Amino acid sequence: MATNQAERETYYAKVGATEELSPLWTTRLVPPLPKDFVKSVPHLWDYDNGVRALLLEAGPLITAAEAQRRVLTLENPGLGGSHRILESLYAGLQLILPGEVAPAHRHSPSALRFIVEGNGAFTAVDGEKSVMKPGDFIITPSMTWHDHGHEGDGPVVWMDGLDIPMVGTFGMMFFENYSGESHPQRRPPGDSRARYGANMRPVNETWDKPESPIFSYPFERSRDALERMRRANEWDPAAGLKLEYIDPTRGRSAMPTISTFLQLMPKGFAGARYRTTENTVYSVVEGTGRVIVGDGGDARVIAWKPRDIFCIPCWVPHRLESDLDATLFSFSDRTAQEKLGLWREDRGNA
Ligand code: GTQ
Repeated sequence: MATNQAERETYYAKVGATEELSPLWTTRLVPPLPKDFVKSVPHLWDYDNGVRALLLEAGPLITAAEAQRRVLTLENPGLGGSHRILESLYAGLQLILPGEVAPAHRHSPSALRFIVEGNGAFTAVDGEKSVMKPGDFIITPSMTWHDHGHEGDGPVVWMDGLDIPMVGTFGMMFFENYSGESHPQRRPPGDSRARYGANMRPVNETWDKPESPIFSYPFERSRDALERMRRANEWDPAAGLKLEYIDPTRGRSAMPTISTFLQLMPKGFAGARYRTTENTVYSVVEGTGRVIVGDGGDARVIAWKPRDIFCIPCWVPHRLESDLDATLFSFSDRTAQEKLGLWREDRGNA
């Protein structure tokens, strides 16, 4: 205790009363490690035991049109219902039923969709439809008009991933409804993939947007690539075989703020301990396994199975293990961190 503690307290009260100043030396504004700052925790959403039933229960209660988007947001238990799955990322599970339309709108946050179950739904981006099949990955870039529809049978569910917390940090939230229900078709389905998805591009056409010109990355192509790669046997000690979805014109992430990946871990894979500053959300496609988070006495095992979603916050040490061949989709803020010169990883043992 300082000898002049009483005077200090009086001073702090006086500064505090201004409501526009505060003494920096009484805070720990920049703590030594992410764990002293990060509030989100590793967590798993069990799709088949709970989450799916609750989402489907919303079906008869409210239409997609009335809700605009019939979504249950995935709330990190450490972030107090702030619509964040991790400090920098939003995720939700969206339900659409046959015949429904989720009307067209656009906004400054960028969105990705990863299809969890069902067939026959589509997302249209600026008037180009992409059909959705389980495991497909679709982007709706910042300020592009997008609507969702369903022309098949049975419920369709996908995971939404958005950069809402990042965009919110800058304050630059913009949102507009389209004048009609859906944006008129401007290009036939599959047009963007025909133009840019064959390792070729249209001559005399310049692509200068920050995102990929391809809106839809079908599961079978990405999964097949991993299957062929596995024969070379060059596994990453922590991740197995991991491919990033890219903008084919420049070789960088498909979206400017969010990185997206598909990875394969062979049967019995026991990944090396790993930590990274990127905040990551995983969606399990195939296989079962576990992620062991934390070290020593603090270690916790989170078991996963198909359609579960789990998240790993910044700098949390973890190890991935698979029982059967396992395929995981994931998205993270890595590309945003890299652009800001911040991204780090640690492959050393504790
Ligand atoms: O589908 O456009 O989960 O605008 C959150 C905000 C989905 C969407 C979300 C959105 C959307």
